[in-house]
Amino acid sequence: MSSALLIVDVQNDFCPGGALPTPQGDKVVPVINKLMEKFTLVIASRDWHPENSNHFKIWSAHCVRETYGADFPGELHTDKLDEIFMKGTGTMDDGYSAFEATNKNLAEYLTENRADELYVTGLTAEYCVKSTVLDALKSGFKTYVIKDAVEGIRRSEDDFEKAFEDMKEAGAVVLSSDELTI
Ligand code: VGL
Repeated sequence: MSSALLIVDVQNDFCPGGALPTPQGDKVVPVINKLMEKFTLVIASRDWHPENSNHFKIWSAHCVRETYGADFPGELHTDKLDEIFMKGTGTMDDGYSAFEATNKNLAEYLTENRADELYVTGLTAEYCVKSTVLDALKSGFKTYVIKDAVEGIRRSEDDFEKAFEDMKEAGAVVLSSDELTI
């Protein structure tokens, strides 16, 4: 069995200057690029919303499919991606968790690729990263969160830190990229 690196929603709209920005989302890109070199299986999720998504009643419109905002930042080494999981693709579909992807089933994909350990990175700590991590644990994967490869909306510092506490409480291991032993 083996480990997979999952990059959650590192998309232009979640980076500084985007439609639903994290103050420092771009900081995770070089950390993730380095991590990609260590894993044999590297996958990403992305929000891929229709223009008229109901999700935009809660959030300002972001990551509309086929737009620049939905794209990966140019600096991300997307040539290293083995698969991309699209989520939030229906009008009634919030798609916070990568396990809700509609183009491919993430849990089945990991099992087919003999991955039993998932290392999660990306945006945002409080929403899609947390939701993905909780689903990964429910699906039985040993789940790690690489904290310096995760950024948040950071409405408050407490909100940001609470996301990691919630993930830990559910059974995830939170570590930094230099503590990685794989
Ligand atoms: C996200 C809020 C709304 C995320 C997505 O990727 O964490 N947050 N949609």
